[in-house]
Amino acid sequence: MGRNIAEKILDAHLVYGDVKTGSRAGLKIDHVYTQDATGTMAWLQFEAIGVDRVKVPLSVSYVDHNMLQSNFMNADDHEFLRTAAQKFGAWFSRPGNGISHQIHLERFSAPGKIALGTDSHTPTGGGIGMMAIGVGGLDAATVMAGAPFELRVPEVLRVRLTGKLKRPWVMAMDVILELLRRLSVKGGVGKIIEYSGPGVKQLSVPERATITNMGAELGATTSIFPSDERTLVFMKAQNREKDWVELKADEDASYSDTISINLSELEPMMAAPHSPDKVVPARELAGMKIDQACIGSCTNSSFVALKEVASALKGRVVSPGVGLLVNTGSRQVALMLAKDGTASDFLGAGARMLESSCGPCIGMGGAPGSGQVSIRTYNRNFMGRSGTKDAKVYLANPLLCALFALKGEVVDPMKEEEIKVKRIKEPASFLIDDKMLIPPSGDESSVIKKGPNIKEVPLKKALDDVIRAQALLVVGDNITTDDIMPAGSQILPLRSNIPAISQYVYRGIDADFSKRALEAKEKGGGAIIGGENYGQGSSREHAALAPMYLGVKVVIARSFARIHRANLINFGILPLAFKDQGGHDKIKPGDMLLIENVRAAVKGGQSCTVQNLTSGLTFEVVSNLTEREADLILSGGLLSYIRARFADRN
Ligand code: MIC
Ligand code: SF4
Repeated sequence: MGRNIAEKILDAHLVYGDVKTGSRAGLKIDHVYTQDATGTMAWLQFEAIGVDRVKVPLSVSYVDHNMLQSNFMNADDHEFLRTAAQKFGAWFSRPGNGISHQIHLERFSAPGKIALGTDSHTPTGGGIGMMAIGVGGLDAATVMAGAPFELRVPEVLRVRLTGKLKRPWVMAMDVILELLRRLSVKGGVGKIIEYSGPGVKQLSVPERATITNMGAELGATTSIFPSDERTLVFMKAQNREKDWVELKADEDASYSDTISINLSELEPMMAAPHSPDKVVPARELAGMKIDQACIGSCTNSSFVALKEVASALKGRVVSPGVGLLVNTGSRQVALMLAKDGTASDFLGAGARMLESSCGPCIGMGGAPGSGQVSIRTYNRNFMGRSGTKDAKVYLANPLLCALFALKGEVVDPMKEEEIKVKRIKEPASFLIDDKMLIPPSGDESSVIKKGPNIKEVPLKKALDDVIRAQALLVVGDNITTDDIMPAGSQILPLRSNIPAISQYVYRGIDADFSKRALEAKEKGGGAIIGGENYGQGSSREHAALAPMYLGVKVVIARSFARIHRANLINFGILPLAFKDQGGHDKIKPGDMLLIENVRAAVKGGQSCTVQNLTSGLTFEVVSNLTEREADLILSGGLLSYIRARFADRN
């Protein structure tokens, strides 16, 4: 029987287990990369594991999120990361070099490899035919220390592309917005999305990467394109053709399902507040005034996309009421735009050119004013993520953002006659300048520098046999990790300091959460009750680590997002799913819950009964843990587990 691309890559990396949907597969990993906001914890954890050098073929530590430096904290973190990379044998991408995913795509990604990244948008690498998966920092640290990565093999959903993007103002972003419209933010959970069909060759690698990047918003484990002649064109232009291999699915490969999209029929779309799947055709929003437009991020800041944007802006000026912010994805793109003069078209139009970093995408500056409308080429528009709780953030492709910034409002792009876009061909060569990438030296004698805000990683004790926990919060479906552990310029600098950042858990939803959690901790611990797709969004393990620090013992939800569930397990918080969906309604905030014989359930049947001591009601839950996950939970989390194993070996 034929194999699809995902299966071929998994087969080639299998260390143990089976490449069969639902089975566990232990995988040998080629690349592991971190970014600063998750990376400080990942590297602290790597240090705590106690090996002297990274054991994967390639490891890169990027700095792209915490760039504002409004006090010493972020700069201290950068220095920690630089010195840790030097000591442990990783590449270091200096602040100013750009966003991890874009640089990795340009300079390191290769078809057929498997990469893990401590960021949910790691699947950007799928654009080049790499299997790139977002993970929590501790999973990354463990793999860098030499362990295989264990994955429950997802089903593979085929998206068959036909036609070509030809309508004016349509870009690759509209392909993924269309998928989000059809499938929703839960539609990709438990799936790898594999692209195929004649439409694939109409898309360049950066366009494919826009699509795989935002596969994260579908909840997919990853997304992947074939590696073909277009892939070779991109790799040649990056002077990396030696890393190219062809990658295609067998004719008789099988998939769990197939969805078709005709690129020729797509029209420009927008995702409305506050979810990337609230997608509508842009024309339906015509007439809506806008206050801000933001172009860039790891989703949409390729050289070609920005040159096309500049062709629309050239000689014009942004509408008086609108702020236009542009963050290039990488120094390579910024340098090319500077060298060929395109940067002057942006500046001339009044664009505020930001450094090559995440910037406003994660509320690191560029927050909109009260109640303002911001149109962004980014991938997430969760409430408050921009830094302004009552802002209304829409997502759209870069050309639409430019058009609306010039007009001051949303217009029907299909009827636009005045402003024309020059379509740009893919460059035959990119500007290659890796001077901001410090190669690994593996200097074991070098000293890691830790500023005063960098604190030890807290550990948890082994799992108790009886959990007595107070329900701290009962929430609905699609709770994001931004809800659980908000980001933004005030909170992000605390990523290396769990006691400090834990004060902000659930801050936007319940300002007293951390206070009540600490009170409950004194009496046994806390529980969080969730709906479906609990913990969607980012890979930030702080959304598990900080609740663990606050004494949260268990999260009971209708279903979980993949990375967050793994993070909960890694930090010893038991994720339980309601057997009967009605169980959710049997708990009110403040109720005392009791679960007995937990260890036996985790080791064996995986089912337990929860007694609500306050209401007298009971309900059934399941843990669905693999053997390894059960071991981690019993040990109190991955760090305790792995340290014990390394201690045994030495
Ligand atoms: C995001 O886009 O939400 C982030 C910020 O890049 C996160 C990582 C983090 O919280 O540090 C992600 O996507 O995983
Ligand atoms: Fe950075 Fe935004 Fe991309 Fe996250 S989604 S990596 S914050 S640019």
